[in-house]
Amino acid sequence: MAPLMPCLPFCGVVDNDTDGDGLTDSQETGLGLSSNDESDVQNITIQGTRYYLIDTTQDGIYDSCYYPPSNLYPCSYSSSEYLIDIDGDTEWDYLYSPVTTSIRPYTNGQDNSDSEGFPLMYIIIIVVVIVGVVGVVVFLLYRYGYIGIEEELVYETPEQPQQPIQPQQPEDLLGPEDPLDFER
Ligand SMILES: [Ca+2]
Ligand SMILES: [Ca+2]
Ligand SMILES: [Ca+2]
Repeated sequence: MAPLMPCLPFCGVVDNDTDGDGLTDSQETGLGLSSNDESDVQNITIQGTRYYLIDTTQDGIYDSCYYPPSNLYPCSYSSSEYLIDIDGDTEWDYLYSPVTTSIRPYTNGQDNSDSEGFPLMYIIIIVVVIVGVVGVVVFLLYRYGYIGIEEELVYETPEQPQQPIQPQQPEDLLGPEDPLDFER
């Protein structure tokens, strides 16, 4: 009789991913998926986290978003794209396109009642930033003397220099010369 081989941990319970779609056979069984059909699971990565779109009804359209081990989030197919709610708050968060396999945030107004207020908030922020920047620039220009408050120029009429008073010559005090003096 051959000796019994010691069974390693998890011996005989290896959970294979038979169809290679990213979920193990036991996971697929638990979700009502086929472990022999890779088309019923599509893995997607949102903000670095791996999620799985799953087709539990086998109709070719994913009906839920699965986040292991036990979270199932709503998923809805609309206009060739999937709307995904990854936090279960009943508001769509992302759009996934199976054609381009791209994922982008869902910002269509219908998803978040607050979204209509975002543009006005952005405008206010932009205006405040612009005003702040202009204010700082003006302050710096003023601070370093590139601009300044223009002083009122006063043009004063220069005073006319006073004519110096010429001292009177002694001859002037004698009066007109008498022409007869030469004859004397
Ligand atoms: Ca699988
Ligand atoms: Ca499968
Ligand atoms: Ca959500």
